[in-house]
Amino acid sequence: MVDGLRVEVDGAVATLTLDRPEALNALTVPVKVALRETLEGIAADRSVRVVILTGAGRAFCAGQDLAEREGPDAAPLETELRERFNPIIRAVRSMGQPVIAAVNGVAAGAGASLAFACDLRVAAAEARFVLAFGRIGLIPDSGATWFLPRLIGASRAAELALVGDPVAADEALRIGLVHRVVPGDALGSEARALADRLAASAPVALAMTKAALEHAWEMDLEASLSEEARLQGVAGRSADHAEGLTAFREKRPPRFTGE
Ligand code: T3D
Repeated sequence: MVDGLRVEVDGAVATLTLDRPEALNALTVPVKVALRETLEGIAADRSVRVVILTGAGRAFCAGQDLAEREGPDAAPLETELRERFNPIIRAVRSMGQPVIAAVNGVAAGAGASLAFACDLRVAAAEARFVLAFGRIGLIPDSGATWFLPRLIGASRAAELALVGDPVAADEALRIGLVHRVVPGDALGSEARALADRLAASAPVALAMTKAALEHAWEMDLEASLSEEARLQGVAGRSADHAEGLTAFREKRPPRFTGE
């Protein structure tokens, strides 16, 4: 474990808390490495079915730690992105478990990108998204230019990326950047309730749904129909599907095992 990242596993839910509140949870090299390794470990751990990613204090994450970037040991920007930021984004996207961003406060720079990479975003009323890159002469990175048009459409993505005005939580909800906004003191319980619902779902079907949604962006309708049929064939042969049918017949909640 590393200072700056808290990992708590409770039942089937892992909560990862970026925990450097004095720097708005800005990402240092050790935190980035720990975050990637933790995500990769969870991806291989079938006992964890859902991940919640959140921040300690008043921020979700302020992106790259700018004090570290100005230090003598800072890697070139391109290297830092290729070797440390991008693998985190890939880990979130490639893991079978759904990842919920519980956006408790400001999400800026790569911190915003990290929230965009998650499967679901629940925000506190005081959350805001800041594409802070332009202010320091950089471009949106860590997947921001890929996720934004897909999440909110090309026009709004261009406005956010080029103009860079902060997006408050209610506006984020209106444009579809987050799917729910709740009072700050209810964020933890809302995110956990959502995680518990997902944890009760069939894990293999969830993982395949995540993959299908992801790959659909690169496919035409024909390819997508074919891929759905293929994946459904796999899901249909699972013990979880059989359990789902039995539970329906017996009028009880299903008990999915991931088989
Ligand atoms: O390696 C690479 O660089 C490549 C990758 C780049 C990806 C990126 O993420 S580039 C973008 C980096 N992030 C930013 O540019 C955001 C910088 N922060 C801000 O713009 C603002 O702090 C916020 C909009 C996030 C919040 O504003 P506000 O007014 O609520 O808070 P504040 O007063 O600015 O910040 C509070 C403290 O957090 C302050 O420290 P102090 O003065 O109380 O000791 C501030 O310096 C610190 N802080 C905020 N962001 C960062 C940070 N410290 C280090 N790094 C930060 N990114």
